[in-house]
Amino acid sequence: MEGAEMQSSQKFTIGNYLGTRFEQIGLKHYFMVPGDYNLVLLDQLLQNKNIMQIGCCNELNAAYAAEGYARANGCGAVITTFNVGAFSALNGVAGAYAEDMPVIFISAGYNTNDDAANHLLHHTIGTHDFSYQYEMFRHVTCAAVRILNAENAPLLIDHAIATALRERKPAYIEIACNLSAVPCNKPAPFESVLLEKVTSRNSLNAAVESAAAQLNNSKRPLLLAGPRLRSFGAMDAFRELAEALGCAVAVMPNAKAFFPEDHPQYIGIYLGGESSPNCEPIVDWADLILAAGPQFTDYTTEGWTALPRREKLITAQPRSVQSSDSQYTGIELADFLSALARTVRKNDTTLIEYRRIGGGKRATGQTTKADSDTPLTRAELVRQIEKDLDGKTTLLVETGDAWFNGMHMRLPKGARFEIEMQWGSIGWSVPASFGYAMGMGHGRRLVSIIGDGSFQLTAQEVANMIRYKTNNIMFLVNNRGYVAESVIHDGPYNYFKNWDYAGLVSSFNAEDGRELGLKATTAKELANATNS
Ligand code: TPU
Repeated sequence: MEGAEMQSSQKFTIGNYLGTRFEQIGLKHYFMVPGDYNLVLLDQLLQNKNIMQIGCCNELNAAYAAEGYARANGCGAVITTFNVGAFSALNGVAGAYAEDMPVIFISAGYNTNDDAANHLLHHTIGTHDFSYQYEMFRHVTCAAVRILNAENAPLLIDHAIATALRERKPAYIEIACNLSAVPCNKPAPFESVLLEKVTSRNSLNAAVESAAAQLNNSKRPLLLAGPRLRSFGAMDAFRELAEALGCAVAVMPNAKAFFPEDHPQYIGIYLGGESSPNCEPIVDWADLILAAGPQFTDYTTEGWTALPRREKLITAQPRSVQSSDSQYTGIELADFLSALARTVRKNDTTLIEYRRIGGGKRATGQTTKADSDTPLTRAELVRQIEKDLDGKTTLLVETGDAWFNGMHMRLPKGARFEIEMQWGSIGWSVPASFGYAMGMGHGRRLVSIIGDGSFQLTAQEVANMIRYKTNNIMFLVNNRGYVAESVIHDGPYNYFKNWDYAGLVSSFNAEDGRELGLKATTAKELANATNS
């Protein structure tokens, strides 16, 4: 039974409408920080027993948590108070935009009666302009609406949510604080307001014909998986195409695990000098690369060293297909890849060459024994974490050294990988881990790797992992500084006060928590800690 039905004896309100929509789009939780402007809205949402209100320590964390939740669950939601709350959440909402995550951002707004009476209000900059928050969020959302009268609330809420889900971007909904409990009609089933898929048949046929001709004429075709494959629901279609072509398949670093790492055609991560063994020479040797859902940036191309040349590239994006001499629009990525899979001829030249030059064999370096008392090295840390990953694990890595520690770990079938490589905002991983763990469902486990500097930005959210008993482990690498920055340009600004990170967990436990914070300085201590 939907929450809407459970409330049938009471009057149905705008807040209830929003809650029903949350439920219909698959949310079981939403993240929030209360404030006087949003309290009535939070009350309205609480009436829906099928969605759970999750408190965060601050709004930045709440926005990151909603983004992490969206990674696990498909979409997320976060609710803040006017201005002071929303401004803190801005970074996280922009991150969700950059990462193609539909996060529904709800802010309470000013009382429209105050506006009419020309009142000055708290939580504003002390002027009569109440629109700057909306103006800012318009730039980092795909739809931004303000509910300033009750009449059009359903239309505006549905427009914002449907656009977010279709575009895989965050949306902004501001609800005047005096309107959350105002009566409102019950919503229709959500499917009726979601827009149909946009693929145009003619465009699709032309794009497939052109791409198939290029692939069938090439001698050494190769596929490259990009980060947008998941958000736009095209991972299965990409795999169909890969199996039809039979060629080598490389992935971009932020598309790790979007093509199974145990698949016989998988050749690793393409990232210039940081590529998986033997991956870079094969990608560079290919005479035609079909990149599906890529985002080529300075980060993802390792400073433009892993950018395929335009003349040998077909780029299939969520709504368009482009090659050196043509561009087709109005095509859904998954439709294109599936149709192409039915048209291409098999050509496994790049895969055969990859195997001939040795495949993905890793250099066999010195390995430490897990019972060793020698100081813990980065290689040993990676070895121990990797050994512990199974098919039910998601590995989540923070910006910094953690990217490179996690990126080259071999993931078993079913394991997943999360990285915030487009936005790259340090501190993301603690609340995003919390949100991901809330959304990942029973039976899965989350392992996160984070640097000491990043941890200091958002550390408080560990307290909510304890409160909500999430199933996750965090490996905090204390290398005493912003090493990722030191490598680029060193100076005194890259060093900061050390904390007792393991000890912090007992502070967060306070009187009712039971979680463990452990410190390891040797291989043996790490093995013991992981087994605790
Ligand atoms: O492993 P390591 O030492 O690189 O990790 P740690 O200690 O987490 O340091 C991260 C260093 C870092 C900074 C300071 N990486 N990027 N930045 C710049 C930066 C500053 N503020 C935000 C919100 N995001 C950033 N990426």
